[in-house]
Amino acid sequence: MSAPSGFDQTQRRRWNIAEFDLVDSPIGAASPPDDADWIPAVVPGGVHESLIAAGKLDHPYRDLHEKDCAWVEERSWWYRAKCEAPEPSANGDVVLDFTGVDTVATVWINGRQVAEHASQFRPLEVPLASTGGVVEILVRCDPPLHGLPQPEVTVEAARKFQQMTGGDREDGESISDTLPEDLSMTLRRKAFDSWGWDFAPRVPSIGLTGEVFLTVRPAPRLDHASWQTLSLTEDSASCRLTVEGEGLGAEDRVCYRLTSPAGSVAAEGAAKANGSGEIVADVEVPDPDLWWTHDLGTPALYQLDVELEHSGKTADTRSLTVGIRTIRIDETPDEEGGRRFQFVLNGQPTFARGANWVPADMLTGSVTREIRENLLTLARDAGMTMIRVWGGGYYEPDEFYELCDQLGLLVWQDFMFTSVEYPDDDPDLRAEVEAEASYQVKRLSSHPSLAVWAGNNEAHAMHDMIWQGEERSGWGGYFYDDLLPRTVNEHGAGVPYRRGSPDGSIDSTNGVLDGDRHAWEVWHGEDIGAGPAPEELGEAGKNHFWRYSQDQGRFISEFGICSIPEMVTLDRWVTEPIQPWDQQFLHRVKDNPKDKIMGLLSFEAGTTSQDGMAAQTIASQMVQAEGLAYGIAHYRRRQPICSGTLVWQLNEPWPGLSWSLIDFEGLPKPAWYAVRDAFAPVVASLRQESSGAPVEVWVTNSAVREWAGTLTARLRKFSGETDSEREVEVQIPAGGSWKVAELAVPEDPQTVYAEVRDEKGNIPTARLFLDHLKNLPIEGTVTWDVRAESADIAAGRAYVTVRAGESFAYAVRVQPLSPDNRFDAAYFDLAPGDSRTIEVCGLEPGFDPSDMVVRTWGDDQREAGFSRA
Ligand code: BMA
Repeated sequence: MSAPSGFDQTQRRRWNIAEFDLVDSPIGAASPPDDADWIPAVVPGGVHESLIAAGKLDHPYRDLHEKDCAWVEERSWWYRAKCEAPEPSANGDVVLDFTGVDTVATVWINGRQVAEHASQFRPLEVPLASTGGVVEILVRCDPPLHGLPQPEVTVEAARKFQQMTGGDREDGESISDTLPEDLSMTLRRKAFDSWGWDFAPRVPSIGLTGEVFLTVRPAPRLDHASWQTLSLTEDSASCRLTVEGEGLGAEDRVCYRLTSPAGSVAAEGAAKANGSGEIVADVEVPDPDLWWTHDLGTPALYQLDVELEHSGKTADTRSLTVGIRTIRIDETPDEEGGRRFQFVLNGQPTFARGANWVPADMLTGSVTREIRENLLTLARDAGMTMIRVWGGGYYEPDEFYELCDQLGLLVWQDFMFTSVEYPDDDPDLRAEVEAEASYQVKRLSSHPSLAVWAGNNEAHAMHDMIWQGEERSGWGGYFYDDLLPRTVNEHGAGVPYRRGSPDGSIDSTNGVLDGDRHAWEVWHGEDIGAGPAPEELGEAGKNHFWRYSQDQGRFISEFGICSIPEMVTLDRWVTEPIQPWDQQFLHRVKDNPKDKIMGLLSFEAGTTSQDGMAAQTIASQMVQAEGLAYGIAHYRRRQPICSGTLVWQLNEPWPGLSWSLIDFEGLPKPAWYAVRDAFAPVVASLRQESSGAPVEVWVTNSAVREWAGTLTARLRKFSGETDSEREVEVQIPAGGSWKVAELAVPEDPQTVYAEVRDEKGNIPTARLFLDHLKNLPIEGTVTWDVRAESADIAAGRAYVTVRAGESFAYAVRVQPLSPDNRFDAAYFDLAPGDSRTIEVCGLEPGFDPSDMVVRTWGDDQREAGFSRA
């Protein structure tokens, strides 16, 4: 039996149709204009991509062009292509496979209308009536919201929400931070953030976003194969293969073979059709190589080949990459009067460390495998073990989940519903959601990375906040409580289901006692379940990251702080250099009120809106980095009562200001480095309960084995001398988090910082400042030299050795020359007399080493008018 590669690939004969032309017409025209000026279409891609390539549209992200592209929404778009259809065959039919149609489309073949489609969330398959000869394909994509009414239930709830919150949006465009004025999009199955979000412009993608194929489908055929690990014992795994097919007869059977990661046959066998169109085989796998997240083991992958035998011949084949693993969520009562929310992988309780994934580009057809691979690899390299695919975007294509399988990352998958009421009694919407759910659950659930399905993002949280327990119907509940769990139960290969995220029930939907919660007390500044701001923070500090330490939540599935991306990234998208709070800057802030960030920056770093771009950028970045490290350390110390933290957000869909750890060009922000340390499997951390209190030293072990080591904890003066020091031998069991020492603080705490270090360097060094950045003497600068042999210069690589002077240097980094530069270390501390070598790659080949500059917080502050500190 041959062994095709990839997940869920068939060996069917298929031809890619790549050459389409594109033209526009008034909305809904019956045919494309006669005198049409067709341009080559970018497929896969979209209308915007095609217009940009043809020089007919400025990129919507460039300068202020977002609004100039709005006319694209006001037209219908026609794609046409011609191809030779394969000859008809006795054993099969020919279909036209559109793997991504965004979103509303009508298809004609040889002048005859053959299909209508209205979903970005499932593909379109059009059977060809006759085969052989020339096929003329014509597709019209209409504006996705054209002709849709505004559902009453959505509008009513949104208005009520607006009254409750005062509707603070400054640009007058919408009724809240995230909702546009027109809410008809709840009736259309398309990424919600297309219409603008608090991190996204309004650039609704449209067109053929995926590849188009002519495919010969065999008869009978395999439609779907799923794989589930039912249970594990010490030395074997019980698994189940379920195959669905079309035209299966009672005599048809499937033969399967499971090949181990080492290439040997792990199991093989055959099973017969049972007359229901489904074939089930229970498969015992002796001595299985389990699929683990990368931190707990190896993400072992097996190949599963399935062959359909009909009349003694192979009629169809399918090949999947599968893993052997069990996954469940432990919700047993805990000692704080709540319930755990802990993912248990292969029987092993875990602490999930990760981030939220949003669409990697508003132009969905532009996201390549390389972009996804770069982002997910950076997630893995930051120690992340779970990625949440947020419900305001779209279901990612197969390659995303394949990458997560390979990288050992669990996936939390939201269904695509977010933040508003959806009219679940609308029959067209119901039918669409039903088709989408069944398609997506079947497509994704066999991936070993898939850990949980969640019904929506924040729809319950909003509903509960708006209606406060009032009985309502037709708002989306049917989807989350009935249709979606039923679909996951039927086709979900044992993957757990949650009705939404957040989803608590003991204290509130976004409460701390059970389920997952979104910790937006920090940044948005309100009490949304974790309690009011402590008095000492005052009004000015109400969105400060110290509030994380109050959060007693079980699983934090969102928490984040916004920052400004590097100038080298913004420079790719602006013609005139961007200045703080100029029109260009404001355009790139989509969260409201737009100056929310300034409160936090001035409170923590002393930054003012008058400071230069460089100073505001680094201040926002370091506050994000410090804040997330602070939050993660707190949540991890609460292990195992708290069992997960997912940062909002890993990536971003355009070059703007957002909560992302990695900017649009793929360049990690300082927070990515901070999170990388904070997410190590074993971490030491420092805590001070209140000002003047002793500094506590903690060790948290989220690995599978006990951790033992010798730690040095000290208070060190910024001028370099040690104030006090303790050496501690520690032995921490797997899953444990213990306080191991305390250090008394001196009278003048601003003169010292706390540090805990494993002298063997097995775990990251942790540092705690005892006051706000603005009150600390962290003005140190550094000297450096660059080593780059001619081979390095040709390869775009350099080694930069940095030395601190006589004062503590903070946020030490090589200044990126382009967003393509990569650094093995950046934005670190350097104590007086210390030095460190940074490896830089991704430089322009032939670069000039003297262009490389190392900067510190001291440099930034001096430039911004240091005296104010
Ligand atoms: C969360 C998300 C998004 C939003 C983010 C930042 O609530 O689910 O809706 O973009 O906060 O405000």
